[in-house]
Amino acid sequence: MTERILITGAAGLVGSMLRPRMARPDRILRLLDLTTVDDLAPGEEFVQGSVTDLDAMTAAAEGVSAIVHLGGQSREGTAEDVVQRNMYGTYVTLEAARRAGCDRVILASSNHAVGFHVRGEGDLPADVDPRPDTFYGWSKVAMEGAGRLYNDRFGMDVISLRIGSWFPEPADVRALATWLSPDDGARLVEACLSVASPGYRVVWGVSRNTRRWWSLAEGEAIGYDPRDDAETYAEELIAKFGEPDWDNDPALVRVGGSFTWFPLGQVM
Ligand code: 15L
Repeated sequence: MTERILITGAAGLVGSMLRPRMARPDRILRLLDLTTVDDLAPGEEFVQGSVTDLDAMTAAAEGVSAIVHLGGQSREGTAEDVVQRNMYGTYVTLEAARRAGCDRVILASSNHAVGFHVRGEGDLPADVDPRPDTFYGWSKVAMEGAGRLYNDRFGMDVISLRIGSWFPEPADVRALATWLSPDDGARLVEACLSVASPGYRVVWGVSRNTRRWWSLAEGEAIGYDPRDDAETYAEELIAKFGEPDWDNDPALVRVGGSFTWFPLGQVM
């Protein structure tokens, strides 16, 4: 049987990396974004709309088996914008899923929900206390809370992905620890889609980086088996930026890096 999966914010960078990797003969990807996606591949359909429009989102969620919620604001912004686009947008996504009878939602949370934590000796587990580094990080704490609420109230399967740096390649020395490769990102989403009855979970979105700070245990528990390691880029990055000073460089001491001192509420 053909399954339909709704991806919100599908026109963004993460959506663009995921689309070809999630293509399957027996799957339709329903792509929702404010920005038109005009390079639709076979097996893709486009819905123009906002994650803050409950009617549009409920219609988009009809007939889908899962929602991958990437839509909203991906960096620091004004309190009004992050509340509207991320917190309200998450409510709308979960509520649309509930109204449409879709019982699995994957939320794109972020390491910035816990960005003020100091990088410790071992891998930081996913169940550390919320410790946002920005209004953006605060909106991701709220996102995770809303996911938990919809699981507790309605039994919806919700997985919050605490994403590190999900880019085609690691861009700086911090990303030697925080990178999530395009292929591993897709592996993680597939694990979230296929695991039986996950309930509510928080899982780090990180590759199998030699220098990672975050635990892979929660991901492995749902079948995530990352295969990439940012170490492949270490020589090149260290030649460009210098040897990382893990204990003294402020960008490397707290897991949120530069977000921990970026002016609160300033548009990034
Ligand atoms: C995020 O949450 C952002 O969306 C992304 O642009 C990066 O800044 C990433 O975190 C990161 O921490 O590298």
